[in-house]
Amino acid sequence: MTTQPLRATPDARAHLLPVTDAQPPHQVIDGDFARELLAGLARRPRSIAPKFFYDREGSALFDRICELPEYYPTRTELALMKAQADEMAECIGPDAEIVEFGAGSSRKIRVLLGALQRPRRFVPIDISAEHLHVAADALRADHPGLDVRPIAADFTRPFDLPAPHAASRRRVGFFPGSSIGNFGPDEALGFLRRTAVLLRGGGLLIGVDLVKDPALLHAAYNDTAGVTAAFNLNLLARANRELGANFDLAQFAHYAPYRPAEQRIEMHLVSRRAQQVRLCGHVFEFAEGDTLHTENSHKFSVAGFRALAEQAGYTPRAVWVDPQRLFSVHWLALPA
Ligand code: AVJ
Repeated sequence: MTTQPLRATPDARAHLLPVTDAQPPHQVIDGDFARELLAGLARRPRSIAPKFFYDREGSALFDRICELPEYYPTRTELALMKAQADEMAECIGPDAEIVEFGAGSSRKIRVLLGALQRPRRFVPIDISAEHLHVAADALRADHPGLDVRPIAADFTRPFDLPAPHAASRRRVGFFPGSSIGNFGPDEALGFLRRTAVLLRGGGLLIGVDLVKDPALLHAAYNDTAGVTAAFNLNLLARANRELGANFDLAQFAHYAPYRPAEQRIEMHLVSRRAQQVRLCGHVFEFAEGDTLHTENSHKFSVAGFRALAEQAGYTPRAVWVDPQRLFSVHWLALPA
């Protein structure tokens, strides 16, 4: 199942779109969404990478998800960080350069920066450029000594980091929110291996959602206010806005079951009836019940995640878990 392709799937239709391979790999390319949605609708099962949720609308909807009573990860991780910030800062050490993968709003990094001794530089990487620059400006205002270097990029692809800050002693990754869960097991291992190279001599502080009562997991992705449904459906709204597609949003249902065997929530958009959709001069057929798979959100056991990190070359050290055992934050060290 390729719901999080690291590279666009080659597709017979790709020649119809601008060639984007010559672009710097870290740039978010306009043609990506069109190309990947075309490929995703053509393959079986239909799927698209969840990174395409995060246009301006989608990022705003995600911020609303984080405030939902059912969506425990954000508030649990934030509380864990506030309670343990000193221990986390102790693990990271003084004069660090922090690289955040998928820096959305900056609430969590603020907690960390507040506890760290002389943080030298902060490099937030996010696919949503607008979100990123607003948050970066706010951080600069509050941390005048900090060198803030936002990078608008897709961190699931190769990207370049600035040369290490002159006064920094180590580079440390920060990957909160359990975004690692969007990757399949092989992709997660690949991502951890690549970051282990970038962060050698430092480490990674990473938030990881835990396996738990399926009813709690289900509720977190099926909120009664319908915000997660709107977030999922925004993928189609985005295709209508940006690509001139004609998805009828009322004819697709949000479907987000927990799959215990895979330890993951899956998000799908299910066609409510037989219908045709136009996109970039192509017509796609949906039978009633056909689905577009939009996201996987993998859950881990503490031991399972530590084993994965170790396999990727990290040395798992401290781990913090809230009293209800909903969520975990791991310090993974990297020898020089
Ligand atoms: C940002 C990927 C961690 O998987 O919980 C929230 C995204 N999707 N509700 C998650 C999401 C539906 C979120 N991550």
